[in-house]
Amino acid sequence: MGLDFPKRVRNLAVGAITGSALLFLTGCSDEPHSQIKRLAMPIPASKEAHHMYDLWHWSWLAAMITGVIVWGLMAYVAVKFRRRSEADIPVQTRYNLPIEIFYTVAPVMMVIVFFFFTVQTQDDVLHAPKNLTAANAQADLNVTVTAQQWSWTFNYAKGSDALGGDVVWESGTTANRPTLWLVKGRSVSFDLFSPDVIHSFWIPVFLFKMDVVPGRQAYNHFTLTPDRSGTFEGKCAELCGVYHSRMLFNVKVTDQAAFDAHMAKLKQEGNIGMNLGGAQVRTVAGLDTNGGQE
Ligand SMILES: [Cu+2]
Repeated sequence: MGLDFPKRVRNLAVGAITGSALLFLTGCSDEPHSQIKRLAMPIPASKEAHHMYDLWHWSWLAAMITGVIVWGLMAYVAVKFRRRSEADIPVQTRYNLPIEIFYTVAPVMMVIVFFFFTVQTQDDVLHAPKNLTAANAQADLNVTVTAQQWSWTFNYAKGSDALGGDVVWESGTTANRPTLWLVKGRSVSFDLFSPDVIHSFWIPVFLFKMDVVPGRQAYNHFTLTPDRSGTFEGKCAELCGVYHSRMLFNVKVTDQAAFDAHMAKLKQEGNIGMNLGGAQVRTVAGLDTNGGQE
């Protein structure tokens, strides 16, 4: 009877491990598999995103190595110094100064290393001049982004001959997502503006987001260069109110010709001038008929 319990536990453990391994292996199609390889990151779509991607991977590698060493040591001491009988109590050690110094210094060293590479990545990513006018002058395209409850307006001020010195805009509503147009290989400087509350401008494939803070226009801006064409998703990443989850937009990274054609179309539609708040943006009509896309 005495041996029954551990045996049952062992069978249970083997069953659980085999079961979850089977579930894990059969549940893998190609897409999740490549996501696992990228450690859950989307495929980067801008020059700057690769810096974040590398930081993410190397941090995970460092964390895994640390984890393996720590788990290994834990398993080792648990087995090696276990209590072997009722009578024999393992040596009880307290206040081992060298070890205490080691486990204070080692994590501090790790934090310093992570901090160093984080700052380095931040500098690589936020490479645009602090001054908006200088940043706009350096970039190929200028886009002023208005984030407001509950959608986005994109103002294009530079980057296409079709603009002819004008600013054109495209606005969305909760039911009608706007699309942000960008050109592959051409740098774009974004200036973020909010007329109401704090939002966050997030395009996951660029592995980057920045808050859109009222009163901080010309401060919260950044430059990036898309390096992969395609249609991507963008969203608000700051809980900004009831319909926050509806603050979605599309991002289209195309070639210059398609971009020019779209700018000409916006101009033709009369969307001329800087639009820092779409009148229709608060419209919530169609919320229930949007295919439940949250
Ligand atoms: Cu928002």
